[in-house]
Amino acid sequence: MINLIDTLLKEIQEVQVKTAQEVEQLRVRLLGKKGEVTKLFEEFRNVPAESKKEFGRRLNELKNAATAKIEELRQNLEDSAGASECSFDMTMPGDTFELGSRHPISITREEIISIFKKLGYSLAEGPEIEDDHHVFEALNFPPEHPARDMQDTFFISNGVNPILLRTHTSSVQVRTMETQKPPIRVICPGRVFRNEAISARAHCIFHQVEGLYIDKGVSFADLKQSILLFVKEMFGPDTKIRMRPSYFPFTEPSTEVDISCNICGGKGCNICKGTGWLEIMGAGMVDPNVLSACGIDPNEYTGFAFGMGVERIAMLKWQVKDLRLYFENDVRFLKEFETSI
Ligand code: 2U9
Repeated sequence: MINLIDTLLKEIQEVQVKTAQEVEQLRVRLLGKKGEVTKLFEEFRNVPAESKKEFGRRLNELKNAATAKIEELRQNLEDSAGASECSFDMTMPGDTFELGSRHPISITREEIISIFKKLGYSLAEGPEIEDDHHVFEALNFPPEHPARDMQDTFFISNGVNPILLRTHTSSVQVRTMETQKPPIRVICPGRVFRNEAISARAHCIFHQVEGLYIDKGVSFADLKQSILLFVKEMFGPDTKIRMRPSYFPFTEPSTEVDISCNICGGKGCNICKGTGWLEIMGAGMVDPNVLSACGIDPNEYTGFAFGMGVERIAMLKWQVKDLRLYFENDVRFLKEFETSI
């Protein structure tokens, strides 16, 4: 009988099945009411007393092996059924991943930067969270200037040198002047923040690109020629400029720059409100007080600076009438700029 147990054990170890039905047949053949293992248990009473212990141990071993094998075979069949069973409908159309397009503000900013890079300017960036010194003090803003008011600026903390969200990227040029010696030629793009009501023409967050050129003998003529070159590259070779006198605390003299209307060519239309001109930026010669505040000797060096709003340039370039479209990110609007990359 021990031989029979060994034979059955060997058979159990080697058995292979393909279907659940075969597993069930195996279970009935071994462990069913008239199964071979069950029969061996019935034979137990006929075993001589001195062999009962050994026989009983081997019989239990056989029963455990048979039970474990049947469970293992069942599990294997379930696993392979799960793996091959398809949980989705292969005939359904697949998800399409549409290619995005670059934002018109990014396209415009990159174009402005690349024009000035060709003129020898290098890129400078700085923090959006700034202090009063870099945004106002060093830029010759008097203590009571309205820009320093909560109505215009988002303050984060008060104190001797309040922390605030920068209202222009001029703070980057201040930091550049504090750390570098002239000649300095930098272009500073970035987000700026102003406490303004949102409308078609204004937003509390917008993008600027500012520039600064400081060296010995830099003149207003250099400023005018640099701006002319920029607008011709940006808006086309026939574009003209006109400079109107203006005032900024950080430049003297200061100017606001207009370009000839790129829609009517200067004749007058509804885009330029019949004037033939469109305002695009402010500029001027860096005020000697600003040079001194940033550690540069105004008797040795002069420089010019300019600043423009990227949204405004993008609106003029593509005749977008409502600034808010740039912030809504409606894909139908954004897709219109796909070919402009
Ligand atoms: C330093 C010295 C001078 C930067 C300048 C302007 C004129 C200007 C506006 C255009 C539209 C801001 O986005 S806007 O609202 N900017 O008119 N910005 S000159 O002058 C500087 C900058 C840094 C150290």
